[in-house]
Amino acid sequence: MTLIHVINPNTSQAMTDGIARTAREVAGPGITVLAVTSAMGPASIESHYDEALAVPGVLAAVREGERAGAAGHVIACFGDPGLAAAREVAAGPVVGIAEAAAHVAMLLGRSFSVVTTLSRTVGHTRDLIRSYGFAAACAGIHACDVPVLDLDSPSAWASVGKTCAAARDSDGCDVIVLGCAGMTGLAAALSGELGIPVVDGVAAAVKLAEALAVLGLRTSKRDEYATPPPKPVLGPLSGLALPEPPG
Ligand code: 5HY
Repeated sequence: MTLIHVINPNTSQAMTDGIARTAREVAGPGITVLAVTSAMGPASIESHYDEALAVPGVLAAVREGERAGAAGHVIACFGDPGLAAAREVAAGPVVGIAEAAAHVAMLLGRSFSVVTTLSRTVGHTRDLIRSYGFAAACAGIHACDVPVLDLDSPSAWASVGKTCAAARDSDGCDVIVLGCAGMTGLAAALSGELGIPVVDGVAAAVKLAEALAVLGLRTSKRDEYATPPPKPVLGPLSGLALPEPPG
């Protein structure tokens, strides 16, 4: 049994249920999905402030997943909150849905456009795509102006679909990337409507984490992602202080 640990960094159980559904649908034979909701942080992540508040919950969840024997972790929020820090404290691979979706999109076409939720998340998404080295291939980033927790309705799906079609036509992109875990499950139908591939970051990240785990590949601990040295942590996050290494 290979355990893939899927973390919803916001505290919305309904969103975790949708994320878990997709993760279990795409997981291969012999793969067990453990989907969890962050125990602390914002109900949804739609700003830099939300993102900052979500990181401790992600790190606490990753450490719990490590104790549970996870072979790989997925951070199921399109901002990939805490991704680099999570890679420092996890032995297995940690995959963010934004980074995974961009990598998969680049296997399917020369260019992709991202459809995200609120316009205020466009800047961070652009910075993220650039930090992953895909700025040249990203033809555009568009907001559907639907808050994260309002995405689960037919009218929201219609807004996402309309924004995807507009992005395809205005950007001339080969691929659409869905810019929120709350859009998981929409990709297949949208791809049929739009006539171009639509990438679901949750599905992409679970399959990439699974592939790395099955290949026995783990995060390099040579330097940058080595476990940080333990030090005192004061205040409400003191429980996240790293233990002395054994021996
Ligand atoms: C997400 N927020 O995937 C991001 C999407 C966004 O709570 N889950 C969230 O709008 O950045």
